[in-house]
Amino acid sequence: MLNVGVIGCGGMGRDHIKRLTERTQGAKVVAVADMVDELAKKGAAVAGVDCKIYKDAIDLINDPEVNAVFIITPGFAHKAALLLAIKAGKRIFCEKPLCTTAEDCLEVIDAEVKSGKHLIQLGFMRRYDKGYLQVKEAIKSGHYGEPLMVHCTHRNPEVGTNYDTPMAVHDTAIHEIDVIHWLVGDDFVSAQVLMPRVTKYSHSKLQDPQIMLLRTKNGICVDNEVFVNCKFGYDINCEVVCEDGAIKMPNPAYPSIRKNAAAATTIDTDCFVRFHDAYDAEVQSWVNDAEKNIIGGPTTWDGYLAAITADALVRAQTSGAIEKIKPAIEKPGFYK
Ligand code: ISE
Repeated sequence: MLNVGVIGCGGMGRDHIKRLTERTQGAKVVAVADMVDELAKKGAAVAGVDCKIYKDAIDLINDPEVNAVFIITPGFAHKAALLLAIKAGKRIFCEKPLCTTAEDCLEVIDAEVKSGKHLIQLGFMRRYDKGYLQVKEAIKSGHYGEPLMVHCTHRNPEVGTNYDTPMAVHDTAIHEIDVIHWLVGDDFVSAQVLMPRVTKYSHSKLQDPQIMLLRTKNGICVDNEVFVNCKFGYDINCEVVCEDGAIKMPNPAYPSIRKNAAAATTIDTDCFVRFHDAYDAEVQSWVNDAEKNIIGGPTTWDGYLAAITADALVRAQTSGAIEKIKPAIEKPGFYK
């Protein structure tokens, strides 16, 4: 049994606690930590009566009963918790992004490499989603030729007032940055952001929507519409246009219902429902891999690659220019 400690008991943290407690085989949440007492209590209540509560992440990490930690705090707080957990030699599952800058990711890479153990799996759950896996299989089959373009939309019904323009990259587009790189197996070399007219539902610190453009080494062009106050649903789309065919990711199947002279099909309204099975699958595989002492999912290096692209997009948000993307280091042999 893997005894897990969860750091961060907000909405995402509690969703993971529920998953680990009710739907994951071979794991148990033995402790939770949150700076906000109320949230820590709520998290512990989901885990069950004997779950310990900590205020400080360090106390949870150093609890000898905790063999593995989940880091589900906001992105800017990941680095500190990651470094402490690496120092303690604990197995780690970290929600995306790894860190909010590539520079911080390098510090984490350095610490993990020096520890000599593969400890971190990153929460890029879309790699476990059935629809994306089907698109990947289709590309891999070779029947449709080489990918040329990828069209994506990443729409949320709405976001909180603390969500600002850079978060459209760090929090939201980071998913496409990773999953498209994984789908087409090609590295990004440049980034640009177009800023359309702002929706009336946004606020002064958030340009919404945005169109993010990426180009890969082999010239594949990716356009990603990020629209986080679209109001109508959590709407994720992806189409890979290849030389001999276009592969569109299927959406979850819902019935088409005819009523009042209209036909309507449900659209999910949040990521917890849309990616429910993908989240379950990524966590179960992280738990299964613990016995083998390996990290089978997205690694710290994947987090770093996503971060250099995110950095370029954030620069492009203000410069309006085409920004270059280049890793500062070669991929360490440790991650090969
Ligand atoms: C959130 O953190 C997620 O990961 C969702 O998948 C994304 O759609 C949303 O924009 C983020 O804030």
